[in-house]
Amino acid sequence: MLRPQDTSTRERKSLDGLWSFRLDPEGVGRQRRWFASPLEDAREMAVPASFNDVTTDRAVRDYVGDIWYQRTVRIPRGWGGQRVALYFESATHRATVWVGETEVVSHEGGYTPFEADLTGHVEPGQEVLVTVVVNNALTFQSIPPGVTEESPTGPKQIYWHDFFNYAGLHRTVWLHSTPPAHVDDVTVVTDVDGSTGVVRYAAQQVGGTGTKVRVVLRDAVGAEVGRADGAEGELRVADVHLWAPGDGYLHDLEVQLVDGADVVDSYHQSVGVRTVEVRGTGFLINGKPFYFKGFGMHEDHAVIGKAHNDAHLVNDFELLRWIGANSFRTSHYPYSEDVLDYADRQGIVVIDETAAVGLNMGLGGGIFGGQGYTTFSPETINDKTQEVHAQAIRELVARDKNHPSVVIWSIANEPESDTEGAEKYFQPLFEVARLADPTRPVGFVNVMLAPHGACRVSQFADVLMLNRYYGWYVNTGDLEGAELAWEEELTGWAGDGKPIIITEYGADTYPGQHSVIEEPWSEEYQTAYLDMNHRVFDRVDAVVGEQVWNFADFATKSGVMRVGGNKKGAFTRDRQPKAAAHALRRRWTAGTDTNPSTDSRKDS
Ligand code: GCB
Repeated sequence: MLRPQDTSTRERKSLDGLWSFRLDPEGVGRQRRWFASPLEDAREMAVPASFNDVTTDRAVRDYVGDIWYQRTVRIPRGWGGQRVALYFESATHRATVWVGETEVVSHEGGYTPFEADLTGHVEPGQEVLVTVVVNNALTFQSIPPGVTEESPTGPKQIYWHDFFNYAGLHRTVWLHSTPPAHVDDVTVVTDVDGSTGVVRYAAQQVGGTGTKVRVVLRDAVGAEVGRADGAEGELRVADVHLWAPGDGYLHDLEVQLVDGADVVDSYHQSVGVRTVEVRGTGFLINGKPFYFKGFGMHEDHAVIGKAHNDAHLVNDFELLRWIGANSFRTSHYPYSEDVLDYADRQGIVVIDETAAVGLNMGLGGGIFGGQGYTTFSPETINDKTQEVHAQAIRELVARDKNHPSVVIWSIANEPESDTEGAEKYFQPLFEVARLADPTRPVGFVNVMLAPHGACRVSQFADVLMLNRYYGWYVNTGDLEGAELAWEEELTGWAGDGKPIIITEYGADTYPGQHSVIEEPWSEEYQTAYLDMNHRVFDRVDAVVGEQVWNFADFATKSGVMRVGGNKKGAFTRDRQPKAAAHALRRRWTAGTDTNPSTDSRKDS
């Protein structure tokens, strides 16, 4: 499956806008066939948007269950003889779709795309009713997991991740056409041989008899630099302009299906020629040591929740550039495809993460509500969860494998990782990731509860990714004690001989809270806390990256540890800098022209 495009042979039509919307607290809509006619008692809802914060109604914000979306769609009259499909960039956390009275697709997982083939169900020029039932309940068999507990006031959704469970149609829905014989998938792997770029490609076609694949590679100004015939092959580009951090140089690979002299289908795949390699404790991009500077982020904004929005995208990347960041992690789920495209073009490096977050009943105890469950057991996170998780990894790799910005797959955030159950659960998942993509390092993000010596999962990882809160959740307010304890643990990890990226370190900070003696929650403490961490990182050679938690403040469920959400942002939720943002900018741009490609630190 490829993302819809407008090309010489393909067309797409966005279905963004206002849709009819109705909650279904009794869960009767499927049985009463709400898809068969215009939704009754509906209100209007924006797509793309998380539905939760758009209204003023608490019942909408906290709703758990089936959510119905519906609109009419006119099939373009010029699409006769074409394959017609509906493509959802995401539906959180699962969905079933009808066109008229015909069920056309179901999908599990809230952050990866899926598609329904409508050919044969619709006619060009016809207006059809498209109905989507989205379901946002989390269970032990969903990724991320959760559980619905009965309470005197009705069922309550419990989950163990620290961000609000925004749901709905967060991203664009496309109606699109392809020729009946069309390119169905493209995989590109690049290499560098001296000054020559190597582009290996493999293309799949469906529906063609006698059609052949041809590829044409063009540079950024459109000059042809290579072509080849055949479903698989290799192109070599002399004096290639590489894709590199801070230099998002992209080639365009046009994948054609040809029938004699006719171009039957044309699909454009961006290609960044670059290499990624783990060597000892080094992380190399294009053979050069790379030091990650940046953040764990969230897709999170006022009103729209987790919806994709281009203005916010550009603004967030402007701030990344301003502060001197060269990278981020898609904590804790796959972000919009537009984010990855933009990262490619901006030369920003990405650690790409699945939505496997909260697989840890030890974490938070009473704080996040984990008490009373065992993480890995036949009744909780089990074989079925592992299958769903494996599928989430496959879908992430299938969607993002061709993005040069993506340099590491993170298969989970802070799962339980110090037990036999964890080892058994995760070992096969590393294999799934490596089978799906043998070219990129694979890792997972380790939690403080499984320190060096106790973790049984990091043995499978190519890169060690650590989240640590010395000076916040432990040694609170005691940065001297934190510095000692942190360096001791980190030195232990450094002995494993793998590169270490600190994927989270941070302190909640209420903007405008000040304190001469650097008290927790003050802007001064956040800055001092980050400085302490940086002193530790600078003393440990195996550390190849620092990603602060978090880029910006973000929404969470209510809790006694959260003041209007998580406040560990360097920026506020509306993207104003705290004092720490200026401090980070000084560190990350020192001696540079703020170009993220120029690593001011740890060049070797
Ligand atoms: C973590 C989690 C992240 C939380 C963060 C915090 O370790 O990975 O999702 O938001 O801690 O602020 O507690």
